[in-house]
Amino acid sequence: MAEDKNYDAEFCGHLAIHQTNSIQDYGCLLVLERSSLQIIQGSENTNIIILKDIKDLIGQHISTLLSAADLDRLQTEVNKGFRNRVPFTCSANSNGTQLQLNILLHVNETVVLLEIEKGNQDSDRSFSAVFQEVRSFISVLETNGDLYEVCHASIAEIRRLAGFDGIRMYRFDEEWNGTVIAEEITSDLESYMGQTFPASDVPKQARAMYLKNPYRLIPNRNYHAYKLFPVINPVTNGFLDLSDCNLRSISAVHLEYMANMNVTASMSIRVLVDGRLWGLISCHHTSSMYINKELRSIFEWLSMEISYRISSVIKAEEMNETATMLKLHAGITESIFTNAGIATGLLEDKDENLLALFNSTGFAINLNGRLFASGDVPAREDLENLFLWAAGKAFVQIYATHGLKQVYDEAEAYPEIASGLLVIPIDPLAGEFLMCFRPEVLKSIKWGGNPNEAIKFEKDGVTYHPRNSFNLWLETVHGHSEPWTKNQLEAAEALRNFLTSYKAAQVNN
Ligand code: BLA
Repeated sequence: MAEDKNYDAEFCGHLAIHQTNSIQDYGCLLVLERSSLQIIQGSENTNIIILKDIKDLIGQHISTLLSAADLDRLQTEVNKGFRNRVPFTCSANSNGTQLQLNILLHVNETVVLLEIEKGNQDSDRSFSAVFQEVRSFISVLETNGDLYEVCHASIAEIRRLAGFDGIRMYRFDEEWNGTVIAEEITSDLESYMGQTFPASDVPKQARAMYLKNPYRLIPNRNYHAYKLFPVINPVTNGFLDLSDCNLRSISAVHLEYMANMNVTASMSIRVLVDGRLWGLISCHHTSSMYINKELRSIFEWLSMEISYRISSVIKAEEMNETATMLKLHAGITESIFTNAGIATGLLEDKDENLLALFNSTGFAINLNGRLFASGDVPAREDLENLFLWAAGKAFVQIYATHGLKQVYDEAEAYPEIASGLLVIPIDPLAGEFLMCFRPEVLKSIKWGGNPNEAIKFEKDGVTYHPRNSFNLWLETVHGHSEPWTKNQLEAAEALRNFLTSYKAAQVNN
């Protein structure tokens, strides 16, 4: 990682973005006490959306707005217990005006939140027509087995549906940096294709929210932020948790970030793989852009389908890899049986199955008091020291690093041979290990702006800003090999089991 400071963990990740105490202006918020359904709090724009001042609504029962039938439906939803984002459409009578309302209900332990938007905004296309179009897109998507094609087709479809100026598939890595792997933009936006952005750009608490909420919509960064009244929720006696509210207002740092990207509206849609946030589909528009309820539901559905497709493609790739690895594992065991010994089996294996299995350039094994090696390995003395180090560490489990010199100083001397190390313990107490080596691979990271300047603090040390340049900033990472994959670590575990049982069988014979 290039960031000298971990802004994600140390700063950005701690901003209380769930307690903004204000909302965006494309709807209003009412908070009810759960058992009585009395209005106890709300946003200061209820007069604009539902034509009644929040100060007049406080203390009233929600039936002041809803018909008896809608009240019944609401009560039924509330009785179902703790749930978020339940769509609830109804008409309400306010001061003699009939209003069509789209509500999202959140039923918490003690309060019920109603996010209210006016209905029939901007719905020029019928839901069922769009539904049919998307369905045919999904059936095409289902036949595609290439990850990058799936990503491209997905962003193209979302762009076609909503008309965003720019849309990108943004994929997270193990350290939560994100790389743009597919992009469609107009000339008003800069290209970030292939660029990596530091974890702090979408900090951890913001990422966590996508595990519960499928998207984040910001129709206009120049919105009027309406405060909640009263500020302190009388039931929870604290600031209201707005984590699950679409309307939740946005932290200043992100609004500035959007401005720096020349973006007025944004919508990010999650991609989940195995219950983890794999990526975001980041949609940008240079002017304001409201996405109506129907289209948002379509995007929610697409988010699921795209996540499902991407998961399947990744699983299929892993299964292919597993099949190849099983063959290589079988080659190793066969050679060991044929040559009647672990060390000779590995050394005499003409197909070099071990090196192929772990994509390594050399290996060494210490067994029965003797050290054997093959391929590109450190010099004899260095190798002996490395085995002493491993014995000292008493690795009982598989150990793997792709940055050896960070954990073992002596490896500074031979990065081109062993920047990556895999240790398979056979009898760790006796210092018996099989080690595989990987050379250094210089890696270039194209950062979207210098990640060390992800935040700039003003002289007062309190006021801060996100970086204002996303110009390509190249970093060359030294001292690392290709990382060991999950599949390879599993294969190492399988090989360890074989080697230890083979050895035990020999001893017993
Ligand atoms: C939120 N940052 C976000 C979001 C995205 C990004 C997608 C989600 C909200 C949205 O959809 O707009 C980042 N967007 C990107 C990136 C690309 C993109 C990387 O299109 C690349 C193509 N941001 C900073 C710093 C901080 C920070 C320094 O740059 C912290 C101090 C914080 N980003 C930040 C916060 C949020 C955010 C707090 C959540 C905003 C909110 O939901 O209120």
